[in-house]
Amino acid sequence: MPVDYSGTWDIVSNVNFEKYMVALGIDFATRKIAGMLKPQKVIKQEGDCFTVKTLSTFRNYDLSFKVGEEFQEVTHGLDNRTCQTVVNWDNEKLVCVQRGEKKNRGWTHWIEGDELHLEITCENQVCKQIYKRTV
Ligand code: ECB
Repeated sequence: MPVDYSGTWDIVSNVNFEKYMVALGIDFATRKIAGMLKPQKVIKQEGDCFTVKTLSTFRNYDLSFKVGEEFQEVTHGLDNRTCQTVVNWDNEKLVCVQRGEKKNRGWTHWIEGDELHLEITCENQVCKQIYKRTV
């Protein structure tokens, strides 16, 4: 069975998010709010076409992409930068490269049992998040 990321996922752990936000240049006050959030991912996968909604009480962030097709991403409501972004499969992992002003920027998703894992990278900082399916 191929992997299916579709579902609604609640965050259960968030390691090094503060330093990831510093690397992105997010201001102090925004970091303090963002660091308190318990975001939810709502993912729809249809073959290689994805929508990933990151939802929170403060801001939402929506991303749609087709695996293997580069597109322009503007991180509205996050750091508001423009990136040339592409997501590819690495076996069952989803690997995103966000090429732009910030070096070494991107993210990787994978599934372990009932957990959705996410590593988000910017420059020399890696934030590691784990989500579980809503019941
Ligand atoms: C949208 C919930 C977090 C809102 C935080 C608001 C302000 C903080 C500003 C910048 C922080 C940088 C990133 C926020 C963290 C998560 C948002 C999306 C991360 C991401 O790239 O998710 C990918 C992979 O699931 C899909 O967009």
